Amino acid sequence: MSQERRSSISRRTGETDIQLELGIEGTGISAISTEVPFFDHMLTLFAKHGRFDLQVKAAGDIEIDYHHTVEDTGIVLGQAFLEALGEKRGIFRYGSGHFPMDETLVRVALDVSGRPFLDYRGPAGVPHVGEKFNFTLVEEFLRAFAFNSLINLHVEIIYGRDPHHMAEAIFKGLARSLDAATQIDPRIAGDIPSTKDLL
Ligand SMILES: [Mn+2]
Repeated sequence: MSQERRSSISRRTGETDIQLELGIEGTGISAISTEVPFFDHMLTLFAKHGRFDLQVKAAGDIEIDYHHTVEDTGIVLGQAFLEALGEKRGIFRYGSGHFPMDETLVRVALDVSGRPFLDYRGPAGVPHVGEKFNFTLVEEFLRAFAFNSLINLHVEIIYGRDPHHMAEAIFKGLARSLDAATQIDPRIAGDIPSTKDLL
């Protein structure tokens, strides 16, 4: 298990063109450029708090809105985790926690199970972040990520008021939970942590 778990994915459609490089054995170094400043902020802090090394270059049809760029980046980030984790030998598999940011409290729980699922709970009608980042894009990103990484992901905004804080607590919570779940447990010597011997 001494080999570093890395992946590199390119994905191009009529709507977006994305290149992404991920290192799970990272230190939180990132270079993020999605043309969506708030999303760059979220991915930068995702890398930092997950101790992942992450490069993302995304170009999309942001003249329409940010939907395709955010969703497709979620797809590619999910694919990158799936590829880098491989057979998932030796991983802790689960990660969870409560993540405060000022007045906001978020709960994240995930299982790197091979069975994709998203349960997202939060208040309806959360205002845009800044002028242009529709808050519903946070859930779109989470769904794309969960279904392409084959991770069972539960996210709940327990309470909060500021949409920037709510989004940030979610991305930090996802990062910390993923870091915990993808770390190697030295006690199980590269076993696959499932009674089915398959994840
Ligand atoms: Mn912030």
